[in-house]
Amino acid sequence: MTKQWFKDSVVYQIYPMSFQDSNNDGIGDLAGITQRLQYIHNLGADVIWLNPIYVSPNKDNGYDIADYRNINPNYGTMQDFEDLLQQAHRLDLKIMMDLVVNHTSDQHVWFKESRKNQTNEYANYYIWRDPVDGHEPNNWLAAFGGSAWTYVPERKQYYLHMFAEGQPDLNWENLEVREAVFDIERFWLDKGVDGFRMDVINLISKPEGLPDVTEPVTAGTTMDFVADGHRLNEFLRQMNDEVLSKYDTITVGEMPSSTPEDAIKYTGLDSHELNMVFQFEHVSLSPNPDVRLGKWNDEPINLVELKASLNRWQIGLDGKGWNSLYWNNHDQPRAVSRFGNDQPEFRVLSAKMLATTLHMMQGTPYVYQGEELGMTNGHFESLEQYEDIESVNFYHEFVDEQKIVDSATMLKYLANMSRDNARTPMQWNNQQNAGFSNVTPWYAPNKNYTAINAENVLSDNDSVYYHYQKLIQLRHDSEIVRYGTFEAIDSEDNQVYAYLRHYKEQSVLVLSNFTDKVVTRDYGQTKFSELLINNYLDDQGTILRPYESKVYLLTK
Ligand code: TEU
Ligand code: CA
Repeated sequence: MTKQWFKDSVVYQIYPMSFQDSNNDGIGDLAGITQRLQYIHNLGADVIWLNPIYVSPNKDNGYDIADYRNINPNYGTMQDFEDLLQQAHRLDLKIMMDLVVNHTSDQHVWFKESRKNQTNEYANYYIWRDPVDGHEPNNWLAAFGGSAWTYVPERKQYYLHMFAEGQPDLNWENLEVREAVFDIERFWLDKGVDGFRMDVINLISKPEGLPDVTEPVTAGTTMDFVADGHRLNEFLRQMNDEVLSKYDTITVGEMPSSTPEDAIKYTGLDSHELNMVFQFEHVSLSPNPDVRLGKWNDEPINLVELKASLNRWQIGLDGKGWNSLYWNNHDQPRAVSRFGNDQPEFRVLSAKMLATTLHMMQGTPYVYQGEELGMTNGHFESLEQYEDIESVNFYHEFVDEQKIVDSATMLKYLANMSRDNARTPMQWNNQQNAGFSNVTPWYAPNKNYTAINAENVLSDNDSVYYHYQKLIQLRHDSEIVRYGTFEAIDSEDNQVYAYLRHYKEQSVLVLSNFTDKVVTRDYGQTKFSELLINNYLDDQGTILRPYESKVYLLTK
């Protein structure tokens, strides 16, 4: 394999607790994933990204790690992991682990020691500060509500947590911390793991002196202010020099609020840091007009803005860095509900349209479990249906404490934007609990599992799954899809997303109608020699039917 195999790969993301329960405790597990490897291999994916599977008190569903070298018993044993890794490699599937090293759990032994006093061995592993005038050291807010600082009386200091109280930020200024993280990476890489998705990795270098954020102070603006700190390149370069460069890995850095220019600093062809980043621009469009509410909104997606964002990243990194390509993950609502149309009449068509639009771009595509089935948002109506710390915390902060929005409105925002939408169990069949578990699952399946499930989908040749399979095959077969340059067309068109890809003597034209209307667009596609893929069974040339997407190969 060349060191650039990440450019030829498609990644399938598994949220282990919601994928497949194999021992009837209602929680997805590693043995359950092993049972489903053939399904993932048949889709055509090359890599599996596992959300965190380490020992954790699960305050943030595993993003609060208490022991980096052992498997959460909820998911099984280290032997189960090694079986999964071996079976995956047998099917030529690589495994990417989720590395959460901006913070640990407050139950990690490092923090349990660090909080005791200011002189112990781990005293400087976290970010501790004295009170300022008896209060928090600055005005930073945490991503899941409240202040980013919590006071510990026994140490007489505050500690920083960009996320929940139970997720204290590690002090990356401390070389011992960096070396400890590098050892964790070596531990998994020496087991044969093929790479890492690095959680909020652009937060690890904090602004010098930890100054206040200027107005408006919301959780989002605190994260924007902290991201991409002055020592980030240095830390990532050291990680690459000391660890990653010694293995044949795939790495993706999750980087909230990064720009294409930032991404080039970390994924540039000569940057020797990361292969690619997860950026958040296209999933952060249409913010709430009331900035205090941050991401919580029920604004419609503006296609011209969406195109401008994706085009900026395609053009910005073309020949300079590498894009990850995603519509959704475990932190985002389901793609077909957010960017497409999940009404029965248009759900399959728009899910396939979204797949074509994204998979024909330059970059490494990520398919989030169930996206290949056209799984939808949960369309939750009551607070009791939410389990995610972020959803529950912000409901109470905005509705009960700050009283800046009423309950009905916040429930609409949650239904549209909550991470819970992506965390309902994988829908395997129309049997009890969608075939995910034989007992009541940790989280209720989406009510529509009787209609939307892998068994139904795999028996329908015209289904979303087989459309993804074709797109992935097309990527594997054609260099123009993998390496072609990107050319935007009609950026101001608010109904159709059209773009070209060029490579050596070939070009392809990608057309996606994002509306439920019939529209006509003539890009000369009738002179294009071959229809490579579409989501309708026939082709009406310049006519684009509701949510019609198709790809033409240009004749010379
Ligand atoms: O998410 C990073 C992050 O910025 C999240 O706060 C995300 O933007 C937000 O939840 C969108 O609603 C990573 C992980 O993907 C997420 O699951 C963790 O909760 C978070 O870091 C803390 O580890
Ligand atoms: Ca289980």
